[in-house]
Amino acid sequence: AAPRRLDEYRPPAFLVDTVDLIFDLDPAATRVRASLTLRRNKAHGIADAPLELDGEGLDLRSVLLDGEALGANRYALGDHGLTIRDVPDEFTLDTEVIIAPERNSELSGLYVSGGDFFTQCEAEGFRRITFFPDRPDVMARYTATLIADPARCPLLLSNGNPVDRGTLPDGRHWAKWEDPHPKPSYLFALVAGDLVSVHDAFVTRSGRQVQLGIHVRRGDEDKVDHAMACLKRAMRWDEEAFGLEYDLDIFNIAAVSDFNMGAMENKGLNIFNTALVLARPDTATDADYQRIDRVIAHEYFHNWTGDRVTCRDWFQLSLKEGLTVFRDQEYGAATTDAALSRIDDVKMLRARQFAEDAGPLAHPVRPAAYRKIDNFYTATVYEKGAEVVRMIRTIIGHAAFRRGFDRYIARNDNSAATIEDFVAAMREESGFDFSQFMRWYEQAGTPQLRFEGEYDAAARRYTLTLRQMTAPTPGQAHKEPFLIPVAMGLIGPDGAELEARLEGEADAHRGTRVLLLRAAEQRFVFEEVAAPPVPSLLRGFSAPVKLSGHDTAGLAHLAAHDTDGFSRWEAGQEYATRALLDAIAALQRGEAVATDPALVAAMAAALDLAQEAPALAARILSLPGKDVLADRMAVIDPDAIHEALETSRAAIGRALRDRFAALCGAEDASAPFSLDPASMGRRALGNVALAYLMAADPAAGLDAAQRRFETAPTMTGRLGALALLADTATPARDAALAAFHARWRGDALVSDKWFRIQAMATAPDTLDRVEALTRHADFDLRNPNRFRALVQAFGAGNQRWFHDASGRGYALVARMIGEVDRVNRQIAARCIDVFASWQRFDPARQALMRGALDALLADPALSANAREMAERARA
Ligand code: B3K
Ligand code: ZN
Repeated sequence: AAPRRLDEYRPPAFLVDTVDLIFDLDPAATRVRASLTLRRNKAHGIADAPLELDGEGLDLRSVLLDGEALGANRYALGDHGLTIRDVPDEFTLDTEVIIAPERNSELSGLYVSGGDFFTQCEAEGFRRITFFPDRPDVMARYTATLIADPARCPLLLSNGNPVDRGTLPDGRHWAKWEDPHPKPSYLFALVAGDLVSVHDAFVTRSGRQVQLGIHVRRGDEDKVDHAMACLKRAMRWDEEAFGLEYDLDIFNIAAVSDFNMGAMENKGLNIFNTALVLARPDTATDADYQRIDRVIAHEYFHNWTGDRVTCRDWFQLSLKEGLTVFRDQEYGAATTDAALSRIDDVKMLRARQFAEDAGPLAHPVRPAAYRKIDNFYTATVYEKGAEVVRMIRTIIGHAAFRRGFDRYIARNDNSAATIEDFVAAMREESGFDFSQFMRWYEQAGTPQLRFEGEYDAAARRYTLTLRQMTAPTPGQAHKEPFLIPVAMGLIGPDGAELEARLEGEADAHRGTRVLLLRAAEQRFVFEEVAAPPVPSLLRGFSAPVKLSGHDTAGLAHLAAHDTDGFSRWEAGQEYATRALLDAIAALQRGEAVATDPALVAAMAAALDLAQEAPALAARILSLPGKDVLADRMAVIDPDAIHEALETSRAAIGRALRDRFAALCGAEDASAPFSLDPASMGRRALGNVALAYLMAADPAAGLDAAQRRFETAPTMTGRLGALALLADTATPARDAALAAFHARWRGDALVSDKWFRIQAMATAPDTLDRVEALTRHADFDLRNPNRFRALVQAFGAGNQRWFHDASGRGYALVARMIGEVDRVNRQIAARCIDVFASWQRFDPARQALMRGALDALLADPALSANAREMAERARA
């Protein structure tokens, strides 16, 4: 099929006012009756356009127009839908189709998981349920009546509010739901099954009583307290921070174990991957708890940014996703620790989005064309999209941003909007001209930002020169300069913030200001600067760019003194990154690695924070990841990266051995479980310290790891120890993995961790073991969580063995992608990005990685989803 293009947008030919759905739920044959009221849309421009409805895999039983059955000569039925010619300007259409939810392994549309019924309609799943103009700019009012066997499906849920229920003469029961808010079809949902419901209540600030329900499989009801607390916190926060209140009497969350992604914001009925709902201290890590909090908030926030105001077309996806990620980031910062939360978000952005932007899959925040929209739920649309929203706020300030946000919501409520609508509201409230800024939506690639500073002591003048450059990306050979907001300050030799007057400013002042870089090169002159400064640039990571220009002395100075918490951490990480890159270069020359004493000193200083700020200490002590180092190398050398990290960790570990040993002792099992930053920080610190001890003193480290594994009261401690044990080919590893498996094999989410840890291990026998795991009785291609835990984790998270020079890692992942593609094409397509970095490797690995992509492409049965990704990655 030809790609869809943004500039070919055309309003729909017909609008739908109401949709009444009746489902006779049956796993093998569900009957769906749909009654639509339709009317011609003048904006479409063609007065006699036929009615075209999307539909895939539907067994059509009848079509009635205004109550009259249509003969087969009145409509054309194709693989992708139904076309009806010569229809009036206003009419009703009744269709009846049969679908088979139990055979739906793609998990798009209506499907069965664990015997229960669930739906997933974003982006184009509704057309797998019934015939419909399945596009987000068709917004309609829905009712849904679910009919089912009460023994099999005591619980019947859909969007909106329950309005009626009853029992049929044949013993089946039914429930009717009505959603008063118009919505696009991708937000339709139903859940029917035998789930346990946990209820709570929330009163909105204007006094609306909302009933909250979380619905899970029997046996999981003791793992929903956290999700419920997060939901209530998010509901309150959205009222306080954005003035947005919930708008229905009921809010439901249903958890499902077979799910293609994290969660889905269906109006009034969110559906979640169990991995993002269920948590208990002994089953979930602190990272799991935090992710649950953020995703519960994210999906809830979509109620306004996504549901009430939706997207005109899928090119505008970042309008709801970038904005909602921004909102969940702000929620995270406000309800936990702002600097730590920013550090974690930026780390994620760099690991995933910068990598995407640097390779053949690079695309703008608003892509210009796509074949399968499911392939564009990317780090660029989500995470970079959030950074773009953040830059808007940095440029116009918090107050104007909030007014602009309110205006955007008010003006676009109950409609399908564009990115232009969002930016226009911001312009109108701030007066700022965003024309140049729009390039952030249109141009792909991560800009390189380089600075030079010059201090004139006699004139007390500091001149800062900023240069930007963005490398070509697929389809975009030439880049125009971006408008880059650079939040910055000047740090003096004594470590204090310096006063300065920027050209154009009336008075000198101290502290953070925002420079707007517009040109490829621009100078900023600061007057009345008392001493030679070290500039602290991109405070709080004010733009998604790669900064260079600091010397190591400058970095060390900022790491010690910057007043911005994020920037202090950032300077330390950059310092460590350079030290590791030096070590990698030494190894490649065949020289021994000499660990920089200043790096050891910085780690010792971080250890001094262990009591007062353990979470920050843990983050500073975590060496830069393999992905960060790879990103900085002209040719990625996975073996040297691994070696340099191991050697440096061992050297730091030896220098500070006793301090690490003291920190990785067993967790205090008597202390009550808490998620405050200090408690989580201590657990994180324990795991980091253990890694250093194991590198420095393997025998003592192994002992400590075994102890921590056996006695830690939390999954964070246990899993931290197990991950380190898994890196060793020792009997201690085998025993720990066996014990963990025996203890948890009945818990799918914990079993996923068992697979993931082995997939990511650095131990020498990893390839054999991962291959064996693909044949393990508990491995199941049909469960996306399990596939991700083994195959995707190996491809994306095991740089050492996925990229093994033999090519075995590549072959293994390619084979598994081919297999999963036959079951679930979305999951296959998403895994292909592990091959997208092929151009960054040596010629031998390049050939092997290309070969893996070619092998996939040579399969004539490869799905269109996977084919689009493989072709793009191969380019
Ligand atoms: N909007 C969904 C993602 C849908 C993915 C469809 N392939 C979850 C979210 O971003 O909140
Ligand atoms: Zn979202």
